[in-house]
Amino acid sequence: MSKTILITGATSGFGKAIAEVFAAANWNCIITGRRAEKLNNFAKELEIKYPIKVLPLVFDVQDREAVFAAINGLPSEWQAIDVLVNNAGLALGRDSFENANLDDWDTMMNTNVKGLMYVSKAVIPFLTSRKKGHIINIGSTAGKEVYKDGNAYCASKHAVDALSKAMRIDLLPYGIKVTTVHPGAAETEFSIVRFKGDQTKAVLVYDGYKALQAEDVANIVFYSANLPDHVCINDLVVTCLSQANSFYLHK
Ligand code: NDP
Ligand code: 8X3
Repeated sequence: MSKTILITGATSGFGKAIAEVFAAANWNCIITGRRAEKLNNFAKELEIKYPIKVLPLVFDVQDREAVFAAINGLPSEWQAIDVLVNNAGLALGRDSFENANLDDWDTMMNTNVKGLMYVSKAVIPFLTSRKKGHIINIGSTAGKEVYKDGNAYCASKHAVDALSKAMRIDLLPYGIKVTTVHPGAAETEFSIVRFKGDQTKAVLVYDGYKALQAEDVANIVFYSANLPDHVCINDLVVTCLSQANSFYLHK
């Protein structure tokens, strides 16, 4: 029987690549994001390419009511979710603490932390009722070390790390796996979003070395989700060969 994965933030970057990899292995996909046109087109593309079903759900993970309405309203044939990937997230700005923009801070915290909590809380009843399932949270090397001018983004990813540990403990009696994948610098729309459309600044982030690609992370998520039932990768940090951690990048 086909398995089902729900991926948040599947309109670009890691989320899109994750959907592609699972779809290619004949998993049915629930994909989410705010950009309706991109999401719906991607859903159609996947259904044409692979013999699977795709359900696109447009909502903002920051919007608690919208998250619960979308997930509680899942048709019964979509409720048997095997894997949830909490991927939707972003950084906004790279400013020192005293100069940072409060709206940027709110958006990062509301998306990366509260959004992940809302989606997980909404999906977990579908996992506990079947006493199986796998939650894969996308953290970051920024959730392992705090770097200069990374303040709220790093804090939000440290929170993802802590919440993942908490879920792993609390969901133990239900046989639910919790994995956190912490990538280093990866070439996606991430820096374009962080620098608010400034392509020059975004391109510079990946200049002079081969950064991680979205497919690299997608393949790791796929591997983590396809291990034997008794095996769970708890925490995985992955960087490109040129990066040791948040501080050391060899260009
Ligand atoms: P992208 O900008 O390419 O993708 C981000 C995805 O998140 C998009 O699909 C976007 O969809 C979605 N998203 C953002 N905000 C919201 C929201 N409020 N509600 C719903 N969906 C939202 O970046 P990445 O693929 O790189 O980022 C994915 C995750 O990986 C993030 O959590 C990021 O922090 C993390 N990460 C990224 C790294 C990198 O260097 N690229 C390294 C480590 C971690 P839409 O705009 O349509 O809503
Ligand atoms: C994204 C990687 O180094 O920009 O999480 O924080 S970094």
